[in-house]
Amino acid sequence: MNAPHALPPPGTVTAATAAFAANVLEGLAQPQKRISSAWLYDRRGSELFEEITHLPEYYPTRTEISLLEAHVDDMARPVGPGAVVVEIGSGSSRKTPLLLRALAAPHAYVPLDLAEEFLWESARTLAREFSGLRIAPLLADFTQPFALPDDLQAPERPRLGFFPGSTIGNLSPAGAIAFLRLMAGALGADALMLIGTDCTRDPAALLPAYDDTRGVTAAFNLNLLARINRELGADFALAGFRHEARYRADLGRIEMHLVSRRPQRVRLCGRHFDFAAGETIHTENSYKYSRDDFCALAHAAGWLAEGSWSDRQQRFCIHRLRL
Ligand code: AVJ
Repeated sequence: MNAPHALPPPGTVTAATAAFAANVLEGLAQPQKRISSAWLYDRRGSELFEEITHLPEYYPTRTEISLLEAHVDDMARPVGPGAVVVEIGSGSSRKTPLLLRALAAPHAYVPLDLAEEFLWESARTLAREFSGLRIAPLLADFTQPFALPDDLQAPERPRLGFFPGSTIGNLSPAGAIAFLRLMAGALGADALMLIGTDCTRDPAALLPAYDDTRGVTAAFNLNLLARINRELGADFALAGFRHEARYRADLGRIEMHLVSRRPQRVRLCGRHFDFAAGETIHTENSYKYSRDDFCALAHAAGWLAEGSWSDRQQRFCIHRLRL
């Protein structure tokens, strides 16, 4: 009946929009209003994030790519031939090929992402360069237990998890430990992981990275309200909110907020939410881990941090973990 990519008629409630609505309604009902950063990445949000990664102020992506370019052979040295590579969040089109080229005859690449369109896109792009590689996308939420296809679990196949981009920083420390335990379960004995973490704790570097002069990060944050308006029929006035980045030295994290410029009421799914002037919606946490703190966190999840690579300014770190 429907063409596969046609939009559902207005007012249609799909399981995905129902989950989105439930999440937003719950978050806006809290004393400190909040919305999970996972919802920032619709198509427009992903485009804006890609733009952020090219900004002069946003050092993580460029630093991580330089680290991979310089050291990926060392990082991948203990991975034997015929490996299965599981990448969490499959949006890192500039990083994955660097890793795959450093491996001896990788057998399979398993990108894991909740956003279906990005899964197929990254699968197609890689299939072009790595023609013998089996690509087995997994449509899954990385905070929930998942399993590799049976034949990729053969114990003799080296398994390597790849989680670049400091995305692990979006989880709370407890959430990061839970995630690393899940990865241990999914990858199995003797697995290795390469994880990129932002380790900057200097507000003079952090604040511009999360509040750039061109306003791209502001647009990225505000796009969340546009998405809620479009997908859930809310009436957020985008001009009634502004972007703010806050560094919490006590918690070792950057926070993104949307600040209400004036008292206002927003309607959503038959409910309403009142905002005082200056009241915020907390939309993202981005934790920054020192090398030692991250090693301790990995250890608490049952992994051994056996190597780490950092830039001269120690802004970003890639860790190799072993089960
Ligand atoms: C993709 C989650 C790693 O936290 O630095 C960029 C997202 N937010 N600018 C980060 C983000 C604001 C980014 N991660």
